[in-house]
Amino acid sequence: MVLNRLFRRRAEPDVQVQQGLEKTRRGVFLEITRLFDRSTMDDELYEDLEMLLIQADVGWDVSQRLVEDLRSQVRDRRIVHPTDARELLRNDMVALLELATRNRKVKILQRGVPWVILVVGVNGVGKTTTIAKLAAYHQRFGRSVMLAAGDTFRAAAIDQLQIWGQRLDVPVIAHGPGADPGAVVFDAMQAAHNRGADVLIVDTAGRLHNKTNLMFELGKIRKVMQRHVESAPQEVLLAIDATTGQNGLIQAQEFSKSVAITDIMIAKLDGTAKGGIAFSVAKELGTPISYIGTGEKATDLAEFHPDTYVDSLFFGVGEGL
Ligand SMILES: Nc1nc2c(ncn2[C@@H]2O[C@H](COP(=O)(O)OP(=O)(O)OP(=O)(O)O)[C@@H](O)[C@H]2O)c(=O)[nH]1
Ligand SMILES: [Mg+2]
Repeated sequence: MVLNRLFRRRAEPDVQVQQGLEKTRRGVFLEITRLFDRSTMDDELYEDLEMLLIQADVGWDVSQRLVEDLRSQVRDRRIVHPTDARELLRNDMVALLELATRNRKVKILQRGVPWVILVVGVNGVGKTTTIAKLAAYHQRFGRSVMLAAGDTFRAAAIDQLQIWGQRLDVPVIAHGPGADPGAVVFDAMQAAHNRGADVLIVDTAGRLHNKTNLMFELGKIRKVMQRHVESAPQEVLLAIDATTGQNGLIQAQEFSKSVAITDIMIAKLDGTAKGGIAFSVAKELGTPISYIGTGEKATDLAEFHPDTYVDSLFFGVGEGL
């Protein structure tokens, strides 16, 4: 009877998320699954579990907390079979991610008011590619999208965004290299208004080396946006690169000091065995993770759902159904 309550319904499998997390699953979570094939829950199992979680970049504190929670639940519920304990771990991991997703604001797009998404993050994390993915995502809902080339720092950044614009048939508002990002955003807001765009996504330069500059520039962009739409930017999306592991967390913490982040995108999950970073981000920042990046194509974006995510760490495509 008691055990029945342990089992939550398994999330609907999402092949894209499963493929994106395949490296993390094969790298570490397969070993975690095997731990629970042992015959007893002993100290060695808990120690091995903690080590594996740290290896997957779940982070020191979070790994310790998960293991301690598991220990006390196993004790309190008098669990003897490791397979039941694995279910408890799975539920705890989902609950941890839900701590952050609970803070997610409902996105209500209004007709005639562009939904403005400001995409921020350090160099090379995948901002521009994420913008293309978000454009395709919103297009799938039938929304008209526009892009603004707010990264005027790198000449190639403007070209890169324009190429995505052509591929996706999305207008791109751009000035020349070195132009004032505020001026680009001003024009983009005006154009979005004139053309009745539903969504405007703004690229930014990924510089963090000078926090004062970053704050100043993002503050200016925000002011320009608010001259047109008081509630803009309705979404401030921070992209972090999963392959950098715990560095992604440090970057996220730094960015949060400069700008109010509403959503996090974990890019490049397909390229790493460090998919555990989602747990540190959720626990340490409390900012909701909204999307994950699973490849370089515009369609390689998945919405983040805690249960689907955790189940994809334990089960590969076609498994565990
Ligand atoms: N495998 C994989 N590669 C990705 C993903 N997202 C982005 N990339 C690749 O990462 C590299 C950098 O991506 P960009 O989108 O240019 O990153 P950025 O943050 O805009 O870079 P800067 O403008 O230089 O700051 C490119 O080669 C992308 O194709 C992803 O989810 N998976
Ligand atoms: Mg870029």
